[in-house]
Amino acid sequence: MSKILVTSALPYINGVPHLGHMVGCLLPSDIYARFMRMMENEVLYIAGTDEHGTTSEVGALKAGMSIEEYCDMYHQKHAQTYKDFRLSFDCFGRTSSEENKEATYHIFEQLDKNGYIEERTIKQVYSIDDKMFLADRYITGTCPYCGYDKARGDQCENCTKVLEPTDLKDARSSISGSKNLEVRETKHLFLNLPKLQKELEAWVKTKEPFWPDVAYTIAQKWLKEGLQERCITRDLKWGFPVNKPGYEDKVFYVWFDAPIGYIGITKQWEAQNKAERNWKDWWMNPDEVRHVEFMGKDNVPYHSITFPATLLGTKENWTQVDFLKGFSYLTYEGGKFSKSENRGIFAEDAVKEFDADYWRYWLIANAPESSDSAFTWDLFAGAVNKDLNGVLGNFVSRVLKMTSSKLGNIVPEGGENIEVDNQLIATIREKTDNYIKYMELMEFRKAMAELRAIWVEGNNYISVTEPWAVIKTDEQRAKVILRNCINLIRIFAILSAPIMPNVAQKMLDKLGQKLISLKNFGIEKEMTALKGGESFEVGDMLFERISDDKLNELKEKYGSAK
Ligand code: B3M
Ligand code: ZN
Repeated sequence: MSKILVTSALPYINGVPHLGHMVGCLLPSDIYARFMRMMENEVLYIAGTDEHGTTSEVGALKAGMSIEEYCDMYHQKHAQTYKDFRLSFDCFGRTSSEENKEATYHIFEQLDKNGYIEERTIKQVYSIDDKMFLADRYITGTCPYCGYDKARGDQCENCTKVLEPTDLKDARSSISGSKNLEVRETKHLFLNLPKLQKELEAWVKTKEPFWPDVAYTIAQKWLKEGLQERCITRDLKWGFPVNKPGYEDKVFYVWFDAPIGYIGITKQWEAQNKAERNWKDWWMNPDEVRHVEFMGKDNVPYHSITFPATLLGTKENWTQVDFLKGFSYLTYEGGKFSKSENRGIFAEDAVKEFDADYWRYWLIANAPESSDSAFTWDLFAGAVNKDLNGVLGNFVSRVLKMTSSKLGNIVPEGGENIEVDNQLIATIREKTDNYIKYMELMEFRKAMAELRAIWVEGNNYISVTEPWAVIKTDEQRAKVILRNCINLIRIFAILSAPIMPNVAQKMLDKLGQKLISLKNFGIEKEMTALKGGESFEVGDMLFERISDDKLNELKEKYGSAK
């Protein structure tokens, strides 16, 4: 049994997650954690809300709430949504926790002690009316290159040029609109990444055989361009006050304490049951722990460069990332998800429309693994009606109904397999091996194609063997076929469990069976798990078809490409 530490990028607290967030890190990390548990590994699965930074401060201000109330409320909202999506975290914590403060302070002290922290005086825009320094992206003005009048201080959305806030003409605060701004000098702390470059390069090299191309290429690009010093403090109120004399009125930059949050949340997990849990078993144990991280592509540099360098600079024996799974983006009906424009379906509404397993299936089968992928209601309804209802759901109900009406609610006994049955077993064996291999490699789309193909084999088998006709002349042969089909239902349930945990449980319940580990899964053994004589229930259909009326209603409600 190996120890596998699974982390998902920590979603920003402000705002509610949409399907793109779900598929870009949270859902795949859950599927992987569930799968690895079924492979009998010791898994620790950690996530939580990323709470610090200007966006939270501004969000609270706009909502007319204190920052603490605001974060408490949104943390609950996130936690509830993920629970509804059946994400099986061992701990869903918060980067604002005391535990994370402790971890952040410790890591900072080590970096400072080892000479990786530098003081610099920088110029920053101060808003006199807002009484605060403004982060670059909270300054709006006219782009000096293209004339776009809503350019942000960090970048022009229109011509994509990277900007300094002082480049903007007619600059104003995005918070209050005030133009009463001035440039002030302010002292900040920087992490000396250039000093860590060599060590980081050597470390990245050790990862080459294991990291997927995207992650490795991004890391290499950063290293080639040469690392820059990074400012790790901010003039804000919301954040951890910097634990260094002279800096008490400043806080750590959100991207400094956010990845440390993985460690902080593991400490929260330890605190929940101190006697049995020790965060160091996971984070100070690189030889025994395999650490797998899931995130959107834009987060890769922070996880392949900045955070590993931060840990290296402590000169302590941290567990670093072993595998970094990055995702591209999900588009909605040909455009972007947008709360303000009321476009797209957000996670909390999604689970009100359909059971989470429908979404889990569709999202992972269409995960933006190598490039962006597109959500449309037509694609979603097509997959639900065809794959879930048509292929999997129909097979289960057809087999159980047929057996029940012809032979009663007992798994039929007796008889031997013949050639066509052995062929079925061979095909399922091959596809199951592939499925397991792709799940281990986190190649989710390929894994899902195999899973779907496995379900299809069930349908092919029943069409070819025609038990409904055979039963009229050779009841014993029909019994063998139906028993094989019932064993397939159990196998489909076990294999589908990491993806659709509830549907899998329903299938097993119909047969009075329990979920088993996948480690010792052997197709011959599983095909005879139900030997005959066991009772079963037909029960309800597993899935509901999406009618054309319902489809139109959804498009109307959430927006669609015309
Ligand atoms: N909150 C960005 C994001 O949600 C950021 C990730 C932090 S991971 C430590 O995409
Ligand atoms: Zn521009």
